[in-house]
Amino acid sequence: PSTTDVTPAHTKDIVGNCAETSPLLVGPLRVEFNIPVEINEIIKANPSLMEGGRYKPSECKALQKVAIIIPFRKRESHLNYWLYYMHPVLQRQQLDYGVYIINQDGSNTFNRAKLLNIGYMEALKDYDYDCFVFSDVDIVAMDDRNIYRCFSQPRHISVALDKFGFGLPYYQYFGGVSALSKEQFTKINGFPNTYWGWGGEDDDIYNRIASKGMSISRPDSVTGKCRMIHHNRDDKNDPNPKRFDLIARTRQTMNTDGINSLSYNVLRRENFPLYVKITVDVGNP
Ligand code: BGN
Repeated sequence: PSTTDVTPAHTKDIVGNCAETSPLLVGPLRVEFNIPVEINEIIKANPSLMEGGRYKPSECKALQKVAIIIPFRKRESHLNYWLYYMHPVLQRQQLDYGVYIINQDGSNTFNRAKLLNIGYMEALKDYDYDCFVFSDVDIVAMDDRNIYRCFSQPRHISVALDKFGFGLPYYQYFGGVSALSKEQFTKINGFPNTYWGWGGEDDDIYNRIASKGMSISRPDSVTGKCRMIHHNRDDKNDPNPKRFDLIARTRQTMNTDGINSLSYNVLRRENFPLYVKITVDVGNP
C-alpha cells in the first residue's frame, strides 16, 4: 500500500499539448497485402487502444479529435489490413481518434457519400470530434508523416496512390482519403446523398469545396504515397450513369442535398475492440 500513488487525480491530468510534429513518426513504411492478418493479432499488437477503436495519447494532449469514417460493405479482409497498418500509424501521429465503420445493410446500390454523411452524424453522438477523416477501406498510407488530421483548408490525403503511378489521376481528384474539419464540412452542407453506385461523388465534394472559395491542402507526393488493395468491382456498385449530369449541377443542388437532407435508419451499433461498426439502411435511389 505504501507504493500506492496518492497524487490527486486532477493534478495528473495536467499534461502539455502534443508537438505540432509527433516525435514518434518513422517515415516510409512497408505495406504489402500478401499474407492475411488475423484480428486477434492486431488486438494484441495495439494494447493501448480502448474499446471501439478509440485512442488518446497519454504523453500529451492531442491537438485534434479525429473521427475516422470508413464506408463499408462485405470487405472484411480489406478492413483487417486497414486496421493492421493504420492503427499503429494513427497512434504514432498522437491523435485522439476513433474508427467508425459505416456498414451499408442489404444489397441495394452502394452509396459511398451518404455513408460518409452518416458517419459524421453518428461519430458526433459519441464525442466532440472536430476533425473527420473519410477513408476508403482499401487504402493504406505508406508513410506515417502523412498525418490523418485537418488543416486550414480541406485536406486530400491519398495523393499518391500506387494504382495511379504514385500521383494524382487529375488535379481536382479528391477521392480515396480526405479530411475536413467540422467547420469545413458544415460550410459545404456535408456530402451529396444522391450518388448511387460508383463514381463522381468525390468530384461533387471537390465542387462544393471550390464553390465555397476553399482550396485543397495536400502532402507532397513522397509523403502522400498510399497503397490500394487490388480487388474486383463489387456487386451493386456499377458506374453510375447519372454522375456526369450530377457533377455538372453541384452548385445548384448542394444547398438542398447534403447533411441538411440526410435521412437513414441505424439498424445496429456494435463496439468491437478495433472499431465501432454502425449498420445502416440508406434506402434506395
Ligand atoms: C473519376 C471519377 C471519380 C473517381 C476517379 C478515380 C467520375 C465523374 C465523371 C467524370 N469521376 O473519373 O469518382 O474517384 O475517376 O477513379 O466518374
